[in-house]
Amino acid sequence: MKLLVATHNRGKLREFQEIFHDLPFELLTLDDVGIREDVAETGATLEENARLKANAYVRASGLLTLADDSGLEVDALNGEPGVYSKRYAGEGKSDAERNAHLLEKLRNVPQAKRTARFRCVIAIADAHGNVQTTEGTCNGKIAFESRGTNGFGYDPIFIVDGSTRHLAEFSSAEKNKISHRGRAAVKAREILREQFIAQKN
Ligand code: ITT
Repeated sequence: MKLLVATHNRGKLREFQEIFHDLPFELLTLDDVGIREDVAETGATLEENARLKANAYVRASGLLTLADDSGLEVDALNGEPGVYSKRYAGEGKSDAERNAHLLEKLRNVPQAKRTARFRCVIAIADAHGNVQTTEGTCNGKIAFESRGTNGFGYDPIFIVDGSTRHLAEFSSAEKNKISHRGRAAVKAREILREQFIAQKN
């Protein structure tokens, strides 16, 4: 059985490949199936955008498709950047530029008020047009400087609750255990197992 992991983000793709490596699916990427189109993320919520992506790519591929929409919510910025996490600081900026922009915005915000969370919604769409979603959250605080080289996106400036380490200092296996995507993926794995793995006998 084939599962299309529909993301253009290499960091996410690596995490999904690791999280689902033991499922009896052949994991395919958008490159593997020759899909280059980008889906406009016009939804107002992570769930809407995850559904938009999963629906568009299942239609383009005809394959069982998993997509996620994720983002960082910072309390001192009233939940920004949220659904705009990728475009924060402007189109075409690098992760390092986005991180610098966020640190600058929070320059005068004291430690106690730097609370934040990553959220992830995963959508699984099948060829019959059914879509199911799961969610995961990872709580923490925005640091005063970048640290660590693992992961991607805002990981270098995110201090995980209950730890003094930045998320980019976690190994990928450690991150997958506690991250928003890892948590949403555990629930997605159950859906895949229960509904889409052909039963033997
Ligand atoms: P696809 O839509 O192709 O999957 P994307 O990068 O556009 O990839 P999103 O629209 O979901 O993905 O944007 C999420 C952004 O939020 C992402 O680009 C990162 O900047 C940030 N982000 C999401 N998950 C993250 C994580 O685990 N660690 C750090 N930053 C993350």
